[in-house]
Amino acid sequence: MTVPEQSSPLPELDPVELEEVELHRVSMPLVRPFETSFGRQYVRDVLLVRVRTGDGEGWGECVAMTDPVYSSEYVEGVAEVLARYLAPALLGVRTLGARDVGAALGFVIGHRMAKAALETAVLDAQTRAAGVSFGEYFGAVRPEVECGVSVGIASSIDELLEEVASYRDAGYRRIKLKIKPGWDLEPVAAVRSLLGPDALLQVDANTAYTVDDIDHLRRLDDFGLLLIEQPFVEEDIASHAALAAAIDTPVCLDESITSAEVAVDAIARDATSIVNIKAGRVGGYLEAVRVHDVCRARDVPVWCGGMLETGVGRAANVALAALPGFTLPGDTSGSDRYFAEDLTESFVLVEGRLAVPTAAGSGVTVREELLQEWRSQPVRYLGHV
Ligand code: OSB
Ligand code: MG
Repeated sequence: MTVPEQSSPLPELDPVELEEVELHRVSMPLVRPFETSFGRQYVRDVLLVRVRTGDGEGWGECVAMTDPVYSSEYVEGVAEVLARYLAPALLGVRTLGARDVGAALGFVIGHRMAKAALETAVLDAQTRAAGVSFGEYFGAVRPEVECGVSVGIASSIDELLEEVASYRDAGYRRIKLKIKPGWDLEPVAAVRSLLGPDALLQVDANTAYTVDDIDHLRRLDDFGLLLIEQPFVEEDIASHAALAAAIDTPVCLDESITSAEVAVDAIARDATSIVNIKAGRVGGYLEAVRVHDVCRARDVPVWCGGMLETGVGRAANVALAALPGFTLPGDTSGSDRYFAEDLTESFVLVEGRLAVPTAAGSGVTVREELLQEWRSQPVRYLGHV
C-alpha cells in the first residue's frame, strides 16, 4: 500500500553535525497515581535523549513506560536499542537532518518510540539552529490548542467525581475516562450526570475487552460519548470494525495505529472513524504529520494523545495539535495535572487551552538543575565512536 506524501511538505532545513548522543533518566513523582486497565503508576520514569551538534543541541523525550504494558517498548529496552543500534547508526551518518533519520534507522524493525525520541532530538537541534519553531515546521494553524484530560480508574465513584469536578473547574474542555471490565457503565453514567448532557466525554479501554464484549459495550451508547478508544488488542483491526458496525459511539484507535499506512488501512476497513495520534507510537513527529495528513484527506478527525510527558514532550505535542486536522481536544493537559514541578517551563491552562510555544525548536528549555536533582541513573554517553 502506498500513502501519498504530506499535502504541504515539511520545510527543507540545513542539516546538523551530530557529535554526541546522551541518555538522561529522570524519575518524576506524579501528583496523583494514574491507573489504567494495565496497571497503576506512581512515578513517570522519563528517558530524555540529548544530541550535541557542531553548534548546538536538541532534546527528545521517549514516551515508553517502565514496563511493556501499553506497548512492547519499555524504558530499559529503549535505552538498550538506542545504545546498541540507533545512536551508532546515526552517528555514523553524522551530517543529517530529521528527514534523514527514518531512512538511517530503517534497518531496525519496530522500536518506534526509541526512534521517535532520537529523531525529535535531531529535529530540535536542527530547528533551533534554523530559528524555526516546531509549530512553524509542522504547519500549525493555531496559536493555542484546546485541552482535554485523561482521568484514571479511581478507587470509588465518589473519588472519581471529585477528580472530574476539579478538572472541569480548571477549565478542561473534554474529559476522558479510563475504563475496564467492572469499571465502565457505572462510572460513565455518574460522570455524565455530573457534567450534564453537553460536556465532551469519551472513554479509553487500553485493550481491556474482547470481541465477546460487544453487546456490553453497546450499552455505552446511552451516554452520548464522543468516542470509545481502543477496546481490543493492538493487532485486532477486525474486531474494532465489528464493534464500529454494532455501536453508535464512534470507535477511535490508539495502540493499533503504528504508521500512516496502518491508519489508511484501519480507516478503509471502517475500524476507526477518529484517530488518536501519538508521535512516539508512530516513530516520530514526521510520521505523526503523515498520519494527520492521510486522516485529513479522508475527513477523519484526529486528536493528540499523551503519554504523561514532561514539558519536553508536551511542547512538541502542543505544536502538533495545532495542525488543522486536530479538531478534537487532545490529552495535552497542563503540567500541574501530572507534576508538582515540570522539567521545563510549565504549561499552564488558560481557558482550557495551552499556547503553542513560539521560540525556536521545541521552544522550551530543560532545567538542568532539576535533571541533576531527579536523575535516577548516570548519564549515558553514546557518542564515542
Ligand atoms: O492510552 O492514552 C493512553 C497514558 C499512558 C499510556 C497510555 C495512555 C495514557 C493516557 C494519558 O491516557 C494521557 C496524558 O494525559 O498524557
Ligand atoms: Mg489511549
